[in-house]
Amino acid sequence: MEELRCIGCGSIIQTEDASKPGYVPKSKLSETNEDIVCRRCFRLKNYNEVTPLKITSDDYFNIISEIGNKKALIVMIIDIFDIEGSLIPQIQRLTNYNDLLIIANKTDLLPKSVKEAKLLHHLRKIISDNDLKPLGVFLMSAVKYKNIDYIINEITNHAAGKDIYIVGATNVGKSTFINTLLKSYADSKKDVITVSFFAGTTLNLIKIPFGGNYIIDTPGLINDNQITHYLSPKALKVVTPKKEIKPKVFQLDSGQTLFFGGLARIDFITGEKTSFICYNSEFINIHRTKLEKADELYSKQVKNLLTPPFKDDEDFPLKGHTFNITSNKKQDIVMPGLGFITVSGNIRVKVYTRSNTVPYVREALI
Ligand SMILES: Nc1nc2c(ncn2[C@@H]2O[C@H](COP(=O)(O)OP(=O)(O)OP(=O)(O)O)[C@@H](O)[C@H]2O)c(=O)[nH]1
Ligand SMILES: [Mg+2]
Repeated sequence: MEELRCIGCGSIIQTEDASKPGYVPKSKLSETNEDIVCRRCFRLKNYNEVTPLKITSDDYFNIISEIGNKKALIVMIIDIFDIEGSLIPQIQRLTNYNDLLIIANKTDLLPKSVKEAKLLHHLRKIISDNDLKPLGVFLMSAVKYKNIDYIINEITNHAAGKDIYIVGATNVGKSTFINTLLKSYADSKKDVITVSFFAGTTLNLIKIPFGGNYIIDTPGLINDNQITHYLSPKALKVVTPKKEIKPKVFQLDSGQTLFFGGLARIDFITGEKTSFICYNSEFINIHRTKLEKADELYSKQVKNLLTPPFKDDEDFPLKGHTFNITSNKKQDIVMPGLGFITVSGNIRVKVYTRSNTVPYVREALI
């Protein structure tokens, strides 16, 4: 008998173990039901209720190893809001140097004033710094259908009769993109694949007929540099922006500190009074204090005044990096996965983030 798969997450359907992927109670399993969904997907779709079930990196590599054995087009999706965290530098090696396209998704989150050309320039630089050689780099918003027609055209041309694998880190919008594509081009009326804010929604390959071949959704690679890896679903909801980010501006003197909940911190060490223009999720609580009081405030108030992280979350140890910013052009301090802060002038700052998500400074996007 051919194995049944959950249309929502790709798991092989089973009726034995409710704690494993693909579980469906025996009573619900009717033989005629082709588009069966597992209990986890059913609950996610209908009650927005998360059953935490993740695949390991060994599972991930086993699952995607089939890509290396055939000629295919690889489409890697990254999150424009967390470029470094969501880029997988080893993707070409993992997929045996099949043709690669890279799409940066979620452009709807960036302020409209961001220039596409500047963004693409910045992206291409990061991509080449990571030794990746894609045949094309594109910007998109899968939820807002931005650039979708153009991208689907490019994908179809490059695929030239091969299967198309949509790959990337968790939560970048791979499944959302396929749903959007099917709604635009295959007369699908509703979302077929389960998507959620939770990292690790798709659990196995999902093969969908497309243009005579298959388009294949894949689980996300859990990347140590991705902040989503360290956050509970509740904290993740707060940190993820939902719509175009409206900046919050703070005029700071040296000797002041900004806390971004308890997830990041910027100490303004030396320099003239200047503005810190903060591009973050509107739900992150930004708190200003005196640098000399910052350590004490953090130790007393993390998980209280400074949230997220919340009381039930794991500890979120911060590590500081010092930057001397001396350019006469505006610069962004990037806190991967949390957003960026635009500054100017000759200043010295110390930026604290979760140890694997290392902050850096770039020429301002805006
Ligand atoms: N703002 C914005 N959010 C998006 C976009 N595309 C996807 N998302 C959101 O990103 C989250 C993850 O989307 P998914 O499609 O489940 O991501 P995925 O890459 O399939 O994730 P995994 O299956 O966990 O690897 C959801 O909350 C989506 O609504 C987009 O274009 N803009
Ligand atoms: Mg998915």
